[in-house]
Amino acid sequence: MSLDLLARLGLASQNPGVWLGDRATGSGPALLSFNPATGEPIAEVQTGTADELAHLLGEAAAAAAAWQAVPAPRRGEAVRLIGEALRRHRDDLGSLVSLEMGKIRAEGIGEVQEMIDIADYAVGLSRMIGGRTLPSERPDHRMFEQWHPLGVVAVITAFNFPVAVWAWNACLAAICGDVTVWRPSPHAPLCAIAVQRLVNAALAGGGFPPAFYLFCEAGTEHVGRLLDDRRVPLVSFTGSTPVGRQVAARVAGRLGRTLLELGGNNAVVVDATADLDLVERAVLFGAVGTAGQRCTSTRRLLVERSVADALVERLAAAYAQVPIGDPLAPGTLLGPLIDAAAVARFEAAVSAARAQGGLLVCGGGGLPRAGHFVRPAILRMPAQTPVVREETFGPILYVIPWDTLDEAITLQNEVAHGLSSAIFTRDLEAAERFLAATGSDCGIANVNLGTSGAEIGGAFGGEKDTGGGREAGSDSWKAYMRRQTCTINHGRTLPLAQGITFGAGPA
Ligand code: UN1
Repeated sequence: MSLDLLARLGLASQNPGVWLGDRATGSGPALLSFNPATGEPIAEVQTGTADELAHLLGEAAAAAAAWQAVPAPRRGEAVRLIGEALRRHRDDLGSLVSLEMGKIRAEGIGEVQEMIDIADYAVGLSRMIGGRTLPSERPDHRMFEQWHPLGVVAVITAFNFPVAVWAWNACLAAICGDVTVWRPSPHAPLCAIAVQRLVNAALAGGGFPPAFYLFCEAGTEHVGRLLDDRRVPLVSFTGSTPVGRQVAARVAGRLGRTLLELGGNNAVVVDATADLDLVERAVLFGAVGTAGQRCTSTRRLLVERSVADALVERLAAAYAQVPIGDPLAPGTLLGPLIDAAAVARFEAAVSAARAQGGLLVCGGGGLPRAGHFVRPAILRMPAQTPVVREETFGPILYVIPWDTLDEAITLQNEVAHGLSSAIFTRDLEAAERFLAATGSDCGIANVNLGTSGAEIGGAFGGEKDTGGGREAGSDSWKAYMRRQTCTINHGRTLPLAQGITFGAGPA
């Protein structure tokens, strides 16, 4: 099954991991990609060398000059072809995501749908991005803003959304007139190569010049070159907060820009008026979906004390029914974690939570089978202890009771991250209180839906240790362009702003 799947996506047992448009190379060490559900290798990738990256950056810089000369709506046409190619390969690509990264197939396909959605969005934007005209204080002057492409954008992606987050960045960057250099997670190089093949074939088929570059490496030997190169004005990074901090500092050292999406410690707040059926479904998807490996996964459940027992009982019953196993098999809801280290981190967090006074309601251990499977855990915590304040990428749900909504909001905000948040309530005042400036401090705040599974039309990202970046919808496209303020004097005199008179010339 997996060999056929690879073949349909143009992959073989060995695959070049450096792509300059539709030309592929790779003379560095081999990188093996593993199936986290079995621990077995899927296929091999030839990573790139320092020389290959240097050459790639030179080509990408030249390609950026050519790409920005293509009118934006034509660039939109190129992205439309990409969306069509993705539609044709949606299920296969979704299966590959599932095979290589371990999320269940429905979520793998959903991830490719998210790529298609952002492609469609970008096509529309390609005829809408534009600047404002602003009133000038000087007579016979016109002041306006215009937006120009940045050039080369580096996109460094994480294993958990191995294709969609690239698409958020690359589709917007493409219509904005930028070319992207993608450095994928070493856990998911095959997904990146399959996407790269598809999009470059789509561009070449439409007669477009290259706009997408790929550089695979096994570790972090070469990524610093992308951070340091002044021909890369923007580095978009998705990953952990500690690594994001290093990326931000290094790129800032040359006054380059970063777009950071660094994870979250997302809470669902439930009050006594909430519809517990909705809560149960939302928390199951948010905490167990993707094996808790989304940035937006629900990690904390902050419940009004009077409904805590009832809700925990429901959730424990629902968790007991979760089919764990092969993520490609129909019916499975929980696949593996990405690797053995992730299982160890999961188990260590569960132990720490118990040591900090947590009561284990269910789950918590690894499964005695091949692959990196765990039983999803629910822990009742007496308070927001140190382990609860940490982001552990796995299916752990900490349940903490509260007595007043103010207390719940304080708990919600009292962690380092600020990505996603939700409240379940039928009380309008509580909902509005949660969304007010003194309410949730996150980039995403929902009412009566969970923390994960955002649609692409809104800006995606968060505050504090989440990094402050915004990707995908709304006006996130502005991150991929440089703003220019232009003033035109169409009069015959030279009035100065602020009414300044300088020298003796006529006013
Ligand atoms: C991520 O986990 O890095 O909102 C992205 C969501 C998805 C994107 C998650 N649309 O859960």
